[in-house]
Amino acid sequence: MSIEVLRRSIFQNNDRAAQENRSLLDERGITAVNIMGGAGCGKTTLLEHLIPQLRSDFAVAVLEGDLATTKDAARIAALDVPVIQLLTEGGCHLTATLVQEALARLPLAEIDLLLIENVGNPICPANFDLGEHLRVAVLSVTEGDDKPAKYPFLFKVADQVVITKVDLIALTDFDRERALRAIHALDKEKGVLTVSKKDASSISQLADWLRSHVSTS
Ligand SMILES: Nc1nc2c(ncn2[C@@H]2O[C@H](COP(=O)(O)OP(=O)(O)OP(=O)(O)O)[C@@H](O)[C@H]2O)c(=O)[nH]1
Ligand SMILES: [Mg+2]
Repeated sequence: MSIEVLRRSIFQNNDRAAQENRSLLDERGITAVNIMGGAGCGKTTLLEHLIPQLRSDFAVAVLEGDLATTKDAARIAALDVPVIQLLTEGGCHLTATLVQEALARLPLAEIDLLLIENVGNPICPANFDLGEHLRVAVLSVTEGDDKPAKYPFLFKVADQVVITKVDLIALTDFDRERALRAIHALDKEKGVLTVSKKDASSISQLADWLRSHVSTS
């Protein structure tokens, strides 16, 4: 008896929408950044401190991914930046189709840099292309230095790793060298920045890295 096989990647529809998003963003000269990391690692806080440093150079817009509430979008709206809250209603990651719907609602002609905060989760978001150009993996010192080894995919796909809440490091057993070794075991070239919301100059390093990648044409 022969066995019939139907094969269809669960990523197929997502990847198609991601390609369409990337083409649209390229056409409009917009650089999109997918910011990923565990719940509470400091993604929105990073945006709150980063946007004031970038807005004189670029027109910034934000997509906020969450399961529920508009709390993060409200924090970004307080900066007077265009923002759309994307609610996944239980889904543990953003999808390219949801981002596509948001792109249709944004004033694309007025945007240079689109910052996308993914759902707080160190696992699933890393598997779903949204059509972004850059990926940032966020790790807070309060999560522990073992996380890059335990959640390697997030750190592998990232173009830049950002270690947050370094002002709290003395209260934890986070060992920066151990974290760096784990990250560099995945990719020895990976850039890693260490930041704190209490130190504007640390946030400037990430702003500079973004500036070097954003097209203003
Ligand atoms: N001390 C300190 N606290 C921080 C820092 N960054 C973020 N926090 C705090 O960490 C908590 C979570 O920060 P958020 O920015 O909401 O984290 P998030 O990753 O956006 O969370 P989700 O969107 O729910 O996944 C808040 O109480 C922040 O004030 C930091 O650099 N230092
Ligand atoms: Mg957030």
